[in-house]
Amino acid sequence: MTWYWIGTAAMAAGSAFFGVKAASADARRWQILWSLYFFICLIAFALYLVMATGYGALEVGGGQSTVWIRYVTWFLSTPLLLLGLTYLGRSSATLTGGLLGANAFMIATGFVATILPEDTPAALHLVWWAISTGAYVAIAWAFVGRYKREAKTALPASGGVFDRVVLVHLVLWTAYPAVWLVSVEGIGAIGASTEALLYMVLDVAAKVGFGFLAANSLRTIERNGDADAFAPVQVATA
Ligand code: RET
Repeated sequence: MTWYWIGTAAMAAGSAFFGVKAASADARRWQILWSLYFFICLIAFALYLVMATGYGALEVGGGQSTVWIRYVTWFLSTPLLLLGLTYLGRSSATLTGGLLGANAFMIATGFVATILPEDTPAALHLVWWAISTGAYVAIAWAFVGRYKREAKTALPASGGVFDRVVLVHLVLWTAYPAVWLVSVEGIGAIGASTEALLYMVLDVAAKVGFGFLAANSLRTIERNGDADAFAPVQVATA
């Protein structure tokens, strides 16, 4: 429970900070970026409060429980995290849509892997884990390839920004299926409390930490003279 309270406090602090920034930003690109991270942290704040007060978990038998509510909030917050990245990288609608679709499939099938009853053969849990991980690999593939290509075309002076952002993003996100695999839901190498700690650290890094990285990246983009890529599209008038 301690980890959950720490998570609650970190997400409250993060959402307060990003919220104030969003409200006081003048440029539209900053309003969009700060608002996204505000809502990402706000959703996580609600998740952690539910878990800290003892809800959101389901007994699966054998004295174990599964925290199903994580999947509900991931389903809501991961698309916003992806939108933060596609906004920064000026991604095409095709790429953005593909990423959001694969992400929804990843979380939904990960949820199936988790929620199967205790007496389900272990192999079946792992099959669903593998299906979900397949969607994740597609996401990672798109980031390394098409995402970087599109971003570097739209913001030619800021290539290094996207190498860094994609690297940090993939390191953090790859840790989630890894934690799942070693946790009680997977092979059971770590206990429920360690699992809660690891997810908490990852969640704070992937939401609050990544919010700062995104802001830092936008600042670098501006310094590089690439901010024009964010100018509102001019509508031609007759
Ligand atoms: C699961 C289990 C099944 C396999 C895979 C997973 C991936 C989860 C991911 C979650 C990311 C969450 C974030 C939350 C907020 O910060 C569902 C654990 C691939 C990538 C970034």
